[in-house]
Amino acid sequence: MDKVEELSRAFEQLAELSEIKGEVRFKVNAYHRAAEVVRTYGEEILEKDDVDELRRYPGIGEGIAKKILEFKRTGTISKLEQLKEEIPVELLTLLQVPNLGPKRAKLVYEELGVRTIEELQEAAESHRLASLRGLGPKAEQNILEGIRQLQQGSGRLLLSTASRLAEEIVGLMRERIPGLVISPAGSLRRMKETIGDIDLLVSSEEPGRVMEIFCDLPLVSKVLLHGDKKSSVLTDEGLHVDMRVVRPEQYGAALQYFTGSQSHNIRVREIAKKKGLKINEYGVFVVEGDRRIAGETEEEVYRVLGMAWPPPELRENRGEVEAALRGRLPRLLEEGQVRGDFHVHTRASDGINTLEELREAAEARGYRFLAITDHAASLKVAGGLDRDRILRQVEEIRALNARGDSPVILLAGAEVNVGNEGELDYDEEVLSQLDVVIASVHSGFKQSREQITRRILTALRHPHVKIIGHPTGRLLGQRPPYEVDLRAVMKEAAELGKALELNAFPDRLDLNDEALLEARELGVMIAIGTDAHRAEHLSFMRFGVATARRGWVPPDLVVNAREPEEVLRWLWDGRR
Ligand code: DGT
Ligand code: CA
Ligand code: CA
Ligand code: ZN
Repeated sequence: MDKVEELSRAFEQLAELSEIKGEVRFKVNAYHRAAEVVRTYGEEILEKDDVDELRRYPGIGEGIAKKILEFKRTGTISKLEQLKEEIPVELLTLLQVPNLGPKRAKLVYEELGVRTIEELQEAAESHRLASLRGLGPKAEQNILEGIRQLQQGSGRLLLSTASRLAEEIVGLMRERIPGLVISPAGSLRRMKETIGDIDLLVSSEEPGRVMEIFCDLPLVSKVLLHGDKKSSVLTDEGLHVDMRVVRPEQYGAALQYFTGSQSHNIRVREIAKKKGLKINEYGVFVVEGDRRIAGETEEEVYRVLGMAWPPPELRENRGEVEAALRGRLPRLLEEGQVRGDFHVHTRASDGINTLEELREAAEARGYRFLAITDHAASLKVAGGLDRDRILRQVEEIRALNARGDSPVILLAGAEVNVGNEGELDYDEEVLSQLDVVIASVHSGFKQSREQITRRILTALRHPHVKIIGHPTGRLLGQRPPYEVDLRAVMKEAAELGKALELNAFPDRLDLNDEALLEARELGVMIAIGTDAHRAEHLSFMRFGVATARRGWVPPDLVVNAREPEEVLRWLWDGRR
């Protein structure tokens, strides 16, 4: 969570807890409004250092201004801490449920004795909520939906879901307006791992017509806002899509503005200011005389600011602004450089395709190698291969390669489990026949930092292991990462010349962008694997590549960008 979000959440909490405490209405409302103002002007507000400057913002009075400054100084607000002390923790837990709200939280707490989210769910499912005063069946449903959202994470979409929907909309729009200039913006264009809402930007001289067509699309279930500049809709799956239309000469400036991120844009605005320029969604202007000097393309917008064009994946204010100013942006991996995939399951374990089908799909993608990495025996739920079956599969793979009828070399491999002591679940004889051994943790997620780190380090040091699979085990919106000391694992991997996986499966993206930034610093090799369980999943590679780009990973650290001969040399180095 960034500072802006933390502060706005703090005010939101203040509002809720004050309401529970029975504070007067205007105070509660003031906190809600403060949360909103912080969300809107966040970074700017956090730059201010005195009460009077802060009071110029709508809805910020002296009390709120002081709390903002206190938060800047101490990282919290004492009034909030005090309320948290006074209100039972169980009630604080219940307040996390979207759609419940403080008043009803207090009601279920006091009247039904509900103390946990599970109890709340039970009460809703058995319709005990609907019988409370002020609550009906509709509210009960909303609360259940809120619990579901909470359990699934933040209500944010996976990048893959958002991409699919955006592509569908772009396709439908272009069917109706051939040649339409339309692009994703926002977090989707930056390829963040999760997406709050989908932003689309259109260049057109006929905004009215574009918006008519957009709001009329068959997949739109509700139009929240229908304007000439901006429209917002919900799709039949309940997903939120914003569309903005600008004139062609503004397109570059608008694309820059609406791609964000907000913190990137704040830095860009500062640079403009220093040059006597002003930048907004309509263009770049010389402040003196208000003369417009750029706006049609994004490249041009950055150029007049003296910056190279930063790829959208970098725009998170993590040093890309300085790099673009110095013309020193990093070289990034491109999907076209990828020669193969390191993590694929066949129908022998829990996948659905045969070796040949997968090889064909790899061929269609222009690959030169494909690592077949079914689960090993001890992962029974995933139909793991026992000794005999994996040895038979190795033979099959060797025979397929020997046929010489495909540009794709299949690498015989396995995704083996890391046991509690770091032991692997195939014996030496089996392991020594495999080209690729990925070692992954599939159990004991709750172990202590020491234990899980020791396990992974032991596996990493095993001579036949070259890759650690999904190194943190997190599942977006479902399971947090295990407590592994990633830095220790990275250092050891760099030392041993081994790789950490970037698992490109959309709800893993593990390592994530932040971890990759660190891996890059330490010079750790990265092996991207889609964890495909069917041929179509090979296309998840694009999310892996995007995540590598967000982590500034240079192509020469990515093993997938190497030719198969070199990959094999690396895989067999130091083993026999
Ligand atoms: P998301 O939707 O939460 O995944 O993140 P974004 O980055 O797509 O954020 P969104 O949809 O609120 O806004 C799209 C972009 O618009 C954002 O990245 C930066 C830009 N933008 C420019 N000015 C503002 C502003 O005042 N507020 C917000 N929220 N965004 C702004
Ligand atoms: Ca968005
Ligand atoms: Ca938006
Ligand atoms: Zn796997």
